[in-house]
Amino acid sequence: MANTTCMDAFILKLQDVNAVKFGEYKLKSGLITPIYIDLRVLVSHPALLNQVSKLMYQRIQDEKLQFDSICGVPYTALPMATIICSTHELPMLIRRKEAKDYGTKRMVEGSFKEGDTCLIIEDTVTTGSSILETAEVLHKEGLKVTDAIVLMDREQGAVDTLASKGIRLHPIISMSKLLDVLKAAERIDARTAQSVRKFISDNNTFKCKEENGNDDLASKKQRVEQNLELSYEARAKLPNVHPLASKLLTIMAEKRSNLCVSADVTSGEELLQIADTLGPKICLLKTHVDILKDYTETFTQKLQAVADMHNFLIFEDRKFADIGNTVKHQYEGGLYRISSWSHIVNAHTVPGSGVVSGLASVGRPLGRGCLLIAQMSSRGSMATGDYTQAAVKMAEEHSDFVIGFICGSKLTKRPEFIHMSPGVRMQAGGDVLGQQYTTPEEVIYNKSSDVIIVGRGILEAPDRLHAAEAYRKSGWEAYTRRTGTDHQ
Ligand code: S5P
Repeated sequence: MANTTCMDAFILKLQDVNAVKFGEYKLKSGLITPIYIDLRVLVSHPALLNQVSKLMYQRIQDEKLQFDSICGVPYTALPMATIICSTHELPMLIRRKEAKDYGTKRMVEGSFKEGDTCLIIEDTVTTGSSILETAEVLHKEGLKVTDAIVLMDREQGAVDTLASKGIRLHPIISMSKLLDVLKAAERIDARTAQSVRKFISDNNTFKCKEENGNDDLASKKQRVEQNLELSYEARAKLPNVHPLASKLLTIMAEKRSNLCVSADVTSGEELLQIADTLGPKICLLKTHVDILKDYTETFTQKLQAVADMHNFLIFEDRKFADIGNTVKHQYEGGLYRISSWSHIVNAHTVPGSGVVSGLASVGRPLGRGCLLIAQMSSRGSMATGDYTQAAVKMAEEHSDFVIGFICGSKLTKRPEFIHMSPGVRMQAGGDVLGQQYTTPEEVIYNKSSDVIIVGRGILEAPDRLHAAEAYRKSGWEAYTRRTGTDHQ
């Protein structure tokens, strides 16, 4: 199989099933690439999947690799590892992407002992970060990783990056080989091949690291050139930005914080204490005023005073979801008189735009702002796809009151909108009631959101101030890396 003609035929088959695409695609890093390798489709082509596994096993033998078990990087490489292990009766390990929220909470499933060596299998690599992530999880469990096999190497620095971390990468197909074969078979023209080659050599992440001490410089440069990544300060000064969004963005820049603490406690006194202690670390404090057992109007006056003192905004997470006329009363009146003290509220879009108009009739004259809930962090959320897109449209149509979104990732390129993401914890995972967590790095760097909303990650820590600083730092560093402002 590994002889030249068989390999060429295999590469052509990959293109036949659309696993190799030419056009404009966004990589995990945010970089726009002219070629995209999507090996997820292989699960629909069992013969090809078998071929992949054969090629990988052949490489294991050729290199005489020694290991105790094999682990596929989830998800695409999982079936590849499964076939190899099943065919050759080799032990396999499964790395969880999220810790189970019940039972053992293990991140690695299968039997192993401390010091065992695990071979990693991956479908495609750009920088090698997915292999490193998996290796890190395995390391934490006491396993050693010395080698990794990958079907497709985009030749953008993964071999060197992994080597610098002590992992030998064995690629089956290189990008150069892929381009040669497709060009020889007249599947692509010389210009396309040339432009992909240029992209690959311009975006070698390892070379950037060596030359600039900065592993993402190429991607950052491209983002800045494409004007996709403005700093918080720059966004605060945009002509069409809502004054409240401008204020929040300015606070974020000044305090070097994109942390919103979700103060989900049931005593007013404790909440005020949290606000006072964590105030210097946060740009925003989120409340659920209706869970307080001892609410009084004095409480909100005190909260406003603490917010002024520490220069953060208040966000009452009321999640309005009724017709315009009802939400108007809920926002303005009742026991809590939310509009009188909360700078920001949020709303579901399920009732249609009347919910925004109702809230705006109260909040706009007071200079308040609203976030639309476009996505939710909870498992099985129905706020996806068209629903999410409709929320974005609704925000754009009400930009005099809507300042952004509750969401898992950046939804619009319009920089005046602020994206805020809940379900954040240092360790990805979940709780027993359906909450799902991702990390500050994932949310801010990979998903290009703006604000991390953290509740129990901080509230349950033995030292809340220490934990808040760790989240602030992590969120801020992810932002500065993303925007290329970390070396300024
Ligand atoms: O989709 C959502 C939207 C929100 S506002 N998922 C969420 O978890 N939230 C809120 O963020 C939730 O009501 C809670 O106050 C906070 C997350 O808390 P944690 O303790 O799970 O971090």
